[in-house]
Amino acid sequence: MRVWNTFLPVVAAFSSVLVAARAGAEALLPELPVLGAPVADGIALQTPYTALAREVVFLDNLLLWIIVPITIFVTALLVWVIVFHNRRANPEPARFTHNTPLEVAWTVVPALILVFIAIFTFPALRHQQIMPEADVTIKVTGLQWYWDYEYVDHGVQFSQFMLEREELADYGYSDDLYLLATDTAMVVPVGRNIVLQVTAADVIHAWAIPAFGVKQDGIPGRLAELWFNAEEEGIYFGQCSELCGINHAYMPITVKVVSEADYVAWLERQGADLATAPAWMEQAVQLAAAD
Ligand SMILES: [Cu+2]
Repeated sequence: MRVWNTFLPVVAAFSSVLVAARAGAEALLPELPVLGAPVADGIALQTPYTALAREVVFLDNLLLWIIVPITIFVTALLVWVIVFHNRRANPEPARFTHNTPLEVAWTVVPALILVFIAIFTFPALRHQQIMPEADVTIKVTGLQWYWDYEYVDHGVQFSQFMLEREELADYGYSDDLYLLATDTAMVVPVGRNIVLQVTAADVIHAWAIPAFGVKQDGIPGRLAELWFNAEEEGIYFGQCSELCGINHAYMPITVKVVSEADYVAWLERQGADLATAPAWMEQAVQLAAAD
């Protein structure tokens, strides 16, 4: 017990130094606007910042225009039956059981509606599920209850934990970002194809960023992929989207989209191995070396 008592302050001091160092590394990134976050009283999808997310928003609107008339039509039919075909209004009900034209119609019309929806859905699925050539490859692992990131080409690895309310200011986040902001951010360059390999180490989690229109289950023992190409520099938040245990609601995701130069500088601060940097990074790496 006494050993523990002397040990504890040392651990506390050490971890606070670590936290300070981590906060410092993040602080070296430029001031970024928060673009991908939920808004108070919002009922629509978040503003899309990738081509994939725009497609998702389009599909959502398209389905709304189909669903609303169908709902009104079916409700009107129900009201019609209730008012004009109840026992009082219609004491002598008709006894026929088949009506071929009607039955053909109510089979063919819904089938055509489904085909119409599929014409727009399948291309969107294709765009999401077929991976483009990756400019950056990151392996994401979901754990109870945080995320691990590995920049596989550069040997950079770190974890991502949710910030407590009193820690937000230290990391440059406003109070309303509680439950969204995390201690570290997944930093990626703007306008580049980012391919994520998503997996999990204990139970099923799901990595999702609404503003990018991406969501992928991380399943232990399997490697799934998702990709996105963010169009604007900024901060984007997401959350674990597969119920994964008691702290499921407390493992949010922070992505910072930065310029190529800032991305390379950030990689260097993380101790990245840039010897095998891909061709598109070369110019930024040379510029960083010249500084
Ligand atoms: Cu989870």
